[in-house]
Amino acid sequence: MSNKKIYKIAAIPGDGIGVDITEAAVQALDKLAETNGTFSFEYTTFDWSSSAYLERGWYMPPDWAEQLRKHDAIYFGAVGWPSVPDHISLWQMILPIRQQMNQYVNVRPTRILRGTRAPVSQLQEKPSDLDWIIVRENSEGEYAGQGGTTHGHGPNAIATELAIFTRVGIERIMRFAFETAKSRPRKKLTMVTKSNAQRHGMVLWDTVFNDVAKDYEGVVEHDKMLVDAMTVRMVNKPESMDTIVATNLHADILSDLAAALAGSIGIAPSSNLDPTRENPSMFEPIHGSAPDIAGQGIANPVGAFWSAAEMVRWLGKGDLDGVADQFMEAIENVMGDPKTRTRDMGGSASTTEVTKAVCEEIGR
Ligand code: GGG
Repeated sequence: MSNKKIYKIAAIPGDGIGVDITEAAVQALDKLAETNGTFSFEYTTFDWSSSAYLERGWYMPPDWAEQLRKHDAIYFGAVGWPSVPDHISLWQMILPIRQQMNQYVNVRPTRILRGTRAPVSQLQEKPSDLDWIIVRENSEGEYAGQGGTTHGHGPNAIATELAIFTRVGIERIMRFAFETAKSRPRKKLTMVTKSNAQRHGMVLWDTVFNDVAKDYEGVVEHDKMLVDAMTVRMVNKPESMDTIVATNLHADILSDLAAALAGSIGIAPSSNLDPTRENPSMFEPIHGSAPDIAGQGIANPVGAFWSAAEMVRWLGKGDLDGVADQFMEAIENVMGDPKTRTRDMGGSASTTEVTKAVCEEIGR
């Protein structure tokens, strides 16, 4: 009998290019497992997508949480399609998963992959200046889903959108961010808010940050930024930062900027983590479903591969770090060759060609 560890993965390709890049990630994961020989993946694919919603009127069935909890991890492609308003697709799928699976941390690393060229000149001279981990609060804040509309839909319409910040929610993300910063060579944490204008929740962020920082004095260098000034610093002084912690909305925006500075939104990964491990964590590239290029076979699968590598790291609990590093090495070797880059990275390769090259590199 084989002693192979089998990891059960719930695969949700979703919409648009989510389908292509999930298929690419599965191929690469299988190649990694085959090459390594000590583990394999068993996938259950869920057709929870906008096209399914248009046919049957729902994204996920009533027992969705129970179904997902039968798995060790969730691999997610992308969600969103022009014929369904985005707030419906997000609130019927990705956001309930993050919230109810207790995935209160969203880790979004960004760096310039070896051999690739950043669009900004100072980063072309010293690409290692951009090496960040953005820690996004993933369960509350501006994505709390609270608010309402009144006074009709005409000129008198009123809408409220309530952001919710709890001390418990802030403290747990701060501790995660400080621990992440502590584990990194630069040992720096930058905390982002807009507490000059938003005088309640953001001030609580400042207060909790100051409190938690006391436990890391002399261990992690730390500072605070307002989100508007942060965008400028990310472009002009990338080397001055390492780990960044911000609210659900701010970190979502900053991580798109980070990915663009690193070369393309197509390369950036994300891990939605339940640090208690009581629920499966979810791994997805940060990009969306890109309806403009869907079905053309040209989507960049690198963000999907990187997310899959982070899934392997998480599943292995320290035992598969070498395997995840091998996966990243294969991705970077392939990215180093302009012939195996997709259009967004200045090449002309298809999703399939990049995937084949990464699989060959894994098998080398
Ligand atoms: N693969 C990620 C995805 O589909 N993102 C769509 C999106 O807009 N997500 C919102 C968010 O991450 O806050």
